[in-house]
Amino acid sequence: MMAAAEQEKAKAAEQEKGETSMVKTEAELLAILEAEAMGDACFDHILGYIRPGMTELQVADEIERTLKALGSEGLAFPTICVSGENTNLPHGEPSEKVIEEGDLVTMDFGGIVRGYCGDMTRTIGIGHLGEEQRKVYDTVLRAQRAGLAACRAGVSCFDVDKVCRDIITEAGYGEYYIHGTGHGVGREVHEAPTLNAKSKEVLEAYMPVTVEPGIYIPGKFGARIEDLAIITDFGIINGTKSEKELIII
Ligand SMILES: [Mn+2]
Repeated sequence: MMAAAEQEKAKAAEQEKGETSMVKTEAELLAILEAEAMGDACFDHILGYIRPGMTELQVADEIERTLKALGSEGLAFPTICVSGENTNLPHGEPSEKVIEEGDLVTMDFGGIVRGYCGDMTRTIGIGHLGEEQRKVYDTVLRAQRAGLAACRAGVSCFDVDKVCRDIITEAGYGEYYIHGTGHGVGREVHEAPTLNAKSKEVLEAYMPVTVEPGIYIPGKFGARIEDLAIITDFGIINGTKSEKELIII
């Protein structure tokens, strides 16, 4: 790596030209990790806040209020909080739907620290879940853990996507994995590289990337789990510390 001062100079020149590098400087990575830590703190608060009977919008508003209270400079993207059947849309918008017993609830959100974005997703259960909901959650979790374990410098983004996709396909849900596995993060919440079935990029040390497989069954429900990890030569530094074992409220 270049010395920190040189890095910052090169970065400033890039930004002046409107370019953005997939490999981030130490200062950028620290800002991203802080933004993600803010997301963890926010999720922890939401676990104590969310109750059946609240609307998706109410919870989404509380997520955004909490991020701002923690010092976020803004929102990395409009907060997603979807429940029940609405979880079958990967990018559903929070609505007046009431969160009910037996629902899965997917929350996807990110704060901003010194201009850099966080991005995390957790899916939780309300009250009680059925066997299929549990199987889908377990499959997504296994895929997500395997995807993270596959990440390190020199591995192709295509291969990380394939690791996740193969697990979901083997469980019988391949047709319901309808988006890519992840993306780079920086000043924009979606930056290169992309981790999907068409990716050409290869992971390099100090790229921050998300790993966020999901399953979305039309007319039923869906689940997604997303962490933001920094690539190193030997694996990852996972910036997202929130629990991933199924949480039932
Ligand atoms: Mn994401």
